[in-house]
Amino acid sequence: MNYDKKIMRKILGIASLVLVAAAVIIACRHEVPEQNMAEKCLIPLPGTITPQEGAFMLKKKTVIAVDKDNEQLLALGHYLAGLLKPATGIEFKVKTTSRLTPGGDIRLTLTNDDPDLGKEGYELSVTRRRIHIKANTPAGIFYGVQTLRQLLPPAIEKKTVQEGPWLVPAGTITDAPLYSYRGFMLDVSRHFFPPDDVKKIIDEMALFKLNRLHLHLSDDQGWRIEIKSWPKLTEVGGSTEVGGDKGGYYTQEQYKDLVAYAASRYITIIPEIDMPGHTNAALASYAELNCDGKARDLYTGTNVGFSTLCTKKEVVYKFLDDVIGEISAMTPGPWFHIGGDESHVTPMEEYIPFINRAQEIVARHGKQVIGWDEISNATPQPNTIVQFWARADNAKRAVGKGARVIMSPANKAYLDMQYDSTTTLGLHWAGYVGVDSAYIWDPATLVPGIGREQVVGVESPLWTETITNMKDLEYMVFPRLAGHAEIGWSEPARRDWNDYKVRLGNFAPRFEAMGINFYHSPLVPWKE
Ligand code: IFG
Repeated sequence: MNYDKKIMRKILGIASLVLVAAAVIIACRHEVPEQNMAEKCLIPLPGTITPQEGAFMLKKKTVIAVDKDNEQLLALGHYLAGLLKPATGIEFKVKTTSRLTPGGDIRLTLTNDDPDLGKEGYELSVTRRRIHIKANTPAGIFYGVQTLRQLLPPAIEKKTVQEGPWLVPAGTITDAPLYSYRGFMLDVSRHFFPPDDVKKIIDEMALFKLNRLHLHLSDDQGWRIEIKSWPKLTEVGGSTEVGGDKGGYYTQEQYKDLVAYAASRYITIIPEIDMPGHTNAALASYAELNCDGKARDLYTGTNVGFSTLCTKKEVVYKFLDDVIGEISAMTPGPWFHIGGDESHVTPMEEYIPFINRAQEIVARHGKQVIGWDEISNATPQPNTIVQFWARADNAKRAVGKGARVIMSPANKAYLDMQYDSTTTLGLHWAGYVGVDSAYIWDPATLVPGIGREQVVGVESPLWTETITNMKDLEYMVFPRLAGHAEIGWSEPARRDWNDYKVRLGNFAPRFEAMGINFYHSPLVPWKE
């Protein structure tokens, strides 16, 4: 072979290598589209976001590493692996190791050297080689995981394997909540929602770092929790609902399972037994709870304020002691909600001693009282929390008596309020609550005389007179609950509707990937 041919062959060989290399680089570059952590749509808005160059790519050999054999950390590692597996198709290993793994790892670390992070804060740092979530508590790690989830493409939420690449933009997020009480209330009395529905709601709450689930377990139309010492409460009181369908109830085993499921998402369940009003289901179950000794008929309508326990009979306080005792024994959370709203047929001179006595019974069972703002007419116990829903004078009276406040203003936070006049579900006695007005308010300044030091947080009640299934529930709850979650978590100075509505609009693919039937409000620029 002559010399020229040899040189030509060499040149062609090198040229083809260069072409292949270029193709690979272009392909990778294609695979690593420009990523900027600060441009991701995160809700609630984190404290600080410092973007850096590059991205971490989830790979088959990526390991989820925890520093030490902490049971909750390992459980969090498996929770994260469970979140990532369906869409990536990757079974991420969860290991206790301090060594960096070659494929890069996602490291979960409990520290106690960062007081600024408090009880629920976290630091999330991402480089090409490692994702590191640090927190003082497992709850903080859990919230860092929720932010990591939101940094991944929305398709990560899908339940079937999707095209990658699975990139997490590099940078650092330091974050901690403003309020410790960030809640959602589900009224399972007007219409009953079975345990699996409640678990779906718990998972949806977790994505937005909500940490309190208030279950409105009894009302005029239904009693929804088994009480072994008063079985007819569910046999009779749980047998129907608004509209006359069959109702239902949670057995004590199912309730305990819901409490545990919520706890695994760092959500505390708060049971409510409404009293002395909103009690027709109990009054229909046991004649002796009525002053005239006659059991009431079951009620399937939607009026309020027509019922009352007989506050003059001792058997009623035995009833309360048994009910509050059995439920408290199954509730690890510190609170018991005694309701106290709309007791329109209970004379105030009877209502006040009744509420004071109910508080004593709750305290005897080791729980702290929460009640709707009318209970401020009585004497709130030192750690009683009053839930503001309608009358500012009640809330101000409560604060004047030393109580703290959960802000649930009906015209901002009630998720059964129609969005606008076109909404076919829900009510509008407190007005229409659009996605914007649900977001544009500050719990610490809404009611003069109630400041940040008196506000423990926010809660978004969904009353279910008109809501009978998960699709309708999600339509009313989302997207407004996402905005309430941001109000509970992020500094008001950093919250701005024009910025938030863009982030919310970008959430559409994630809502869709999660199968959430959200309302496409015309006020939001929804991403297709
Ligand atoms: N007010 C009643 C609820 C429910 C609601 C519907 C409270 C505290 C109206 N009490 O809100 O039972 O009927 O929007």
